[in-house]
Amino acid sequence: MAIQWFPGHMHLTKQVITERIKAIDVVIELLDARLPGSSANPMLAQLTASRPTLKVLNKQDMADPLRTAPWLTHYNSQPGTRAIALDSSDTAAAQRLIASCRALAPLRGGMVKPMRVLICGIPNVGKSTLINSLVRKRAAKAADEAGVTKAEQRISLADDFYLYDTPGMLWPRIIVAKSGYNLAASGAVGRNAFDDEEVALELLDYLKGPYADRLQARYKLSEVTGLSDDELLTEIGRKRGALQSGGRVNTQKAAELVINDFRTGQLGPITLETPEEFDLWLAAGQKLDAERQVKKDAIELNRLIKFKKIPRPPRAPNTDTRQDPSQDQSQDTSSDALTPDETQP
Ligand SMILES: Nc1nc2c(ncn2[C@@H]2O[C@H](COP(=O)(O)OP(=O)(O)OP(=O)(O)O)[C@@H](O)[C@H]2O)c(=O)[nH]1
Ligand SMILES: [Mg+2]
Repeated sequence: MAIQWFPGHMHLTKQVITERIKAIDVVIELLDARLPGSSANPMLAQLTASRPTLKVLNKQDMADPLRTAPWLTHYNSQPGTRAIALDSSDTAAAQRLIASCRALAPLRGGMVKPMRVLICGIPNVGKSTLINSLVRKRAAKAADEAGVTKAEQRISLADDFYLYDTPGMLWPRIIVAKSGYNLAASGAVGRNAFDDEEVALELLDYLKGPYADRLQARYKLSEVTGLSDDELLTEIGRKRGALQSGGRVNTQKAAELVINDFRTGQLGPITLETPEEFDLWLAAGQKLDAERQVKKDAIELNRLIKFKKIPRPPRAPNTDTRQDPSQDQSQDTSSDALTPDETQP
């Protein structure tokens, strides 16, 4: 089942950012370098479109450098976008962002026109960690859990330079199913909003392609590619002693173990998507979503007609002068005259 997580505090954050953006000079959007496509929030892109934006592919230390490079090229080739990769706990590297912000808004600075920078992104991506590195002290609470920052917070970097930390935000409908799984694997989705086994199986399904050797090495497996995802998870559970009574593998425990290994970098630097793969997933998700919308519209139209909220649309003029009773019947089976049964999703 597709993963969705948009609790009330994210709805509130959306409203706060909508207001705040009016008094912001530069936006720093943090992406997760392990999932640079899936972690780009389309709703944030809309909310912040009016301001110069710097995309930071954060947690680069955990991502595959061979894949980070093409992602940077991908984002830097988009008009009005500048992207860099970062490990936000690296204070010296983070500090260089200050100069980047000044370059993006050269007219800001000084007490009269202080620089105002909004830091935003998905949950648990490292926003508060970056702020702490920028101000060189623990000014914002940071921890390895989605939803640590609960409300917007203003932090002064200098008298003429303010940073706004915001709570992590996803978006109301994640139409790329694979993005939902990758976001969950990364730790951006609340614990109760996904099934560990489902996420671990999707993760293994991907990893056994480009990162089969890592799985083999970590779990001491003789082969990986010939196994189904279920077999692979079971085998990992067996090797790592995730067993229940009777010696059977506890697949829930095995799934938690795999997800934790990915999150803590035990499998080595990994990136779960390339720009080309993400483009394909996005196109498929958009197509599916458009089909779903057409179906939904037909259901709604049928409901409105049925309950006489709107008149039935006039039929197309009959250009055939012969009287043909079958003509009427065929019109009644058109999409705007679906029976309630036909319109069930
Ligand atoms: N390896 C690595 N870990 C990082 C990096 N940046 C942040 N982290 C870790 O990621 C976890 C989440 O960091 P936070 O700064 O709390 O993330 P956030 O985006 O503020 O999270 P919310 O407030 O919950 O939305 C913490 O355990 C950080 O130590 C990084 O660049 N590399
Ligand atoms: Mg935070």
